[in-house]
Amino acid sequence: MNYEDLMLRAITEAGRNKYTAKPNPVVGAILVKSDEIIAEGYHKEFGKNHAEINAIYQAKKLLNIKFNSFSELTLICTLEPCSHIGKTGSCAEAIVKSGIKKVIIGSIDPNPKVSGKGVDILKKNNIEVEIGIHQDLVAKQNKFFFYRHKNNKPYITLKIASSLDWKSHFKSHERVYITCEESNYDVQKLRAENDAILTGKNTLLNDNPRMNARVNFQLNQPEKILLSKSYNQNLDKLERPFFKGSKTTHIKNNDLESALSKILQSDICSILVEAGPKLANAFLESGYVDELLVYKSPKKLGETAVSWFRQDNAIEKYGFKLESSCKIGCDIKDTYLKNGKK
Ligand code: AOF
Ligand code: ZN
Repeated sequence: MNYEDLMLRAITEAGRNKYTAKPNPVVGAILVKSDEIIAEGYHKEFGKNHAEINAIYQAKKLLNIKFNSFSELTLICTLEPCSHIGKTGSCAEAIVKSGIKKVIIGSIDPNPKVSGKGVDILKKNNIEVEIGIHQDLVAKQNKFFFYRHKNNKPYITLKIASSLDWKSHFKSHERVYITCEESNYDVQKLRAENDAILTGKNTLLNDNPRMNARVNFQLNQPEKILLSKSYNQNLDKLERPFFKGSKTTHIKNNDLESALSKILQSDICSILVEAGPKLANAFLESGYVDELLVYKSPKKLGETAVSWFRQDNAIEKYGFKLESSCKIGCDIKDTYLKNGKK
């Protein structure tokens, strides 16, 4: 196996941990002696061992059995080994300590705490370093993580469920299910992929949502963010399912810019906004939305219902272009990207 094949293997295997590693990136590390794989390690769970540490740990069990010294091994890792001591130790330091002499890296870590510093530690300790094999795949596989560090903001997806006549709900707030079961499960998967779900007071009070991801696989449940200046928690909070299950943050602010800077203090790399027309339009007006998903039902709600938008072609006027469209159950799912950017 050459380094490209090994890197592909590390990337593929790392991807299996997508839902449990988030909001951390998925990372894979393989130790080889010539052409033989000696050990593999993956970052499986947020807050737990990094990939390189797991690979070194596995290899140690085979020392003097399959190899005599770590200096005989080459480490292939998808992401630059970290330099910092975070929830766990520094991977770069652990590599130096092990005696490994050659490291092949997919991509530099975009996290400013690490970026380039991990490589510096390796090089200063006379470790041969090669960078860049399949770096685009590593970045693509960790799209939200790379986006956050490149843009200093989380990737924001706004999801709306709309009737055929672009309505959101009845004025009376009588509960109405617009979209079909298939769309509803798709939204559960969307929630599972994102690091946080954000909503506002109106949705909280009118729909009383749980806002968790109800899927049939293991995952780190998304955090929940309530954005509302006027919501008064008190007793109400104890009753609401929204505040149960995973970490919940109430940002007592209606200013999106300061709310986002507060969110950036956490590890969150992606946010799914699920809100009513008022907050949804505020997000669209702010220019912070990267992706808009519209689940469109064939049903009409008619004149007594509330519109998603105040004007025709609002989505295009907000600067979005249709990227793709697919049928989902009896609905249509349209994906729009800001200015058509990928
Ligand atoms: C690595 N190997 O497997 C991963 C890395 O909070 P911590 O200590 O878990 O650190 C998280 C940061 O470490 C994360 O933001 C990213 O920069 C890097 N992830 N680095 O060497 C790994 N998952
Ligand atoms: Zn690390």
